[in-house]
Amino acid sequence: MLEESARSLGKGSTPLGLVPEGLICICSMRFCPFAERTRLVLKAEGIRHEVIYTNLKDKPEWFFKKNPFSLMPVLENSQGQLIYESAITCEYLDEAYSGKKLLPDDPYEKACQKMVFELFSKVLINKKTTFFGGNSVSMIDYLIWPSFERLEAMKLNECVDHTPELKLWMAAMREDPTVSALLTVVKDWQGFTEVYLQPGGL
Ligand SMILES: N[C@@H](CCC(=O)N[C@@H](CS)C(=O)NCC(=O)O)C(=O)O
Repeated sequence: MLEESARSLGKGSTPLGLVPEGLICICSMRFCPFAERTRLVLKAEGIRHEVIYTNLKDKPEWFFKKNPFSLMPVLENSQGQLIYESAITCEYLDEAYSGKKLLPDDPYEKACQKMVFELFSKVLINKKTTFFGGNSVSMIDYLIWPSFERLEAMKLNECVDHTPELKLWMAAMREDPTVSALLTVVKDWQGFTEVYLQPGGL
């Protein structure tokens, strides 16, 4: 279940209350690629959650207590436990909830996904399967996808012109029900970027 608050909370907003039992809360910014990783995992694993949007340029005072780096996303569960750093939030969700598992059980396979993710942050890799972790979507694909989703909005589509495998992977990702449920239309990205770059914007 996905519950989203319509407003983006900023300085002076009331601190969030306790997260009700059976719910997990994600502090996010609507267009944040890191928070999108976490939201993809929440959605793919069918975890009941609430999304709280926070203003990036005018962060609420209470947000600074949730993450010492004051970056989004931050997860908060009903025990008041806070989890930040997007890749860590994704792994936490995969381990803490008993729904569909996105990380492999086998410790070596799991280590491989983490190594590929580390590599991805630095260089593009050759893959032999439809998805990065095999022939079905897994954690590594959701961690990487938000960067690729933004290529069109940044007018950088030609980056993948000479990498047909990556193009096929992107097409396969768009077909994934979780990815397609969270897709943002290009003009919304562009609208966000325009407002964000203005002094005092968002
Ligand atoms: N390494 C962090 C990066 C998170 C991050 O940079 N989030 C941005 C929003 S997209 C943010 O909170 N920026 C606020 C700031 O820089 O003060 C992660 O993976 O969670």
